[in-house]
Amino acid sequence: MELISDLKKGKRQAIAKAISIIENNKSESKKLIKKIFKESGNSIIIGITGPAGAGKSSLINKTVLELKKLGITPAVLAIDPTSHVSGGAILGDRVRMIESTDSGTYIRSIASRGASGAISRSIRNSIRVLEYANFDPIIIESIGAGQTEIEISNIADITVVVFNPHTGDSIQTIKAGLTEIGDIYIVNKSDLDGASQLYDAVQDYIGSVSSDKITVLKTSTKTNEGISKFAKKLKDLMKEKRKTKKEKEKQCLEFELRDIILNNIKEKIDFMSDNKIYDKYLKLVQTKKMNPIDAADKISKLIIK
Ligand SMILES: Nc1nc2c(ncn2[C@@H]2O[C@H](COP(=O)(O)OP(=O)(O)OP(=O)(O)O)[C@@H](O)[C@H]2O)c(=O)[nH]1
Ligand SMILES: [Mg+2]
Repeated sequence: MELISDLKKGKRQAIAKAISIIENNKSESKKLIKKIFKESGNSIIIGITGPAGAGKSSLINKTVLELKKLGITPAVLAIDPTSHVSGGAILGDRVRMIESTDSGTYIRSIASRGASGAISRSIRNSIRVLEYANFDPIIIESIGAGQTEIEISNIADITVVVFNPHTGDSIQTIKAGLTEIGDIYIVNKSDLDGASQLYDAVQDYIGSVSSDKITVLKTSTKTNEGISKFAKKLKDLMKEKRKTKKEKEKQCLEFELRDIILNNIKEKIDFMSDNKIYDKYLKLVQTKKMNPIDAADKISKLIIK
């Protein structure tokens, strides 16, 4: 396949095409993954999460330029929380990351529509495409809320949580976000009022709940404060995490296998709901001719056979 050899060369068009296949074409996607799977699992995955508007895209844009100076060329996948058609966030992310795109970084938004299993499937497989095209690390931007956040922590080797003083987050809400402990916490928009207080509060709180070496940094994408420090910290962490990457990969593959099995079963169940046998048992239960436990057992056996 020409696509595969172009991917290996890191050709942008091939990457774009491969990710589109992954997002939109299940059977073609299967064929593609079969070809590239063996070579996957080697790049460090950096997950950058935090509330909407915290400055994640702006921060990634500036940080990528600093990483470049350190000899590192990442690719970026921004998970778009809005619908695929609205385009708002996609455009926003693109505009904010324009400098880093110019520097040779590959940036792509992927939609977070559909079932949660489908989200992680396209993230994981898009990562594989970027790994095959020799990008390392791969940065994933996602809104820190709900399902996607949990999935990101199952995928990322390094997790970065971004806050800022102007999202109206009190230290209470931030504490809630901090329970999913990241490797680096960032108080962004340090050029704005309240950043220092927030930084002190986050540091105090992290110090009180964790004995590990967790980094808290203050950054501003307007004044560039803290950006090079952040990039250096990422470089150090990449080196460290590479030592445990194999183990982490095994864990990630187990999560993935389970996700796929659950998803396959779920798809069968969705199909079941307009199935005659299902209807028959449903009626039996609703007319109290059969109890729901026995009926569910019978249906389950039909699904998993
Ligand atoms: N004052 C100030 N504004 C910033 C800073 N970083 C980002 N912003 C602004 O904050 C707004 C949101 O920035 P984004 O980078 O789009 O934030 P995001 O977290 O990627 O947003 P979503 O992807 O929509 O969740 C924009 O108007 C940025 O210009 C900063 O360091 N200081
Ligand atoms: Mg963004």
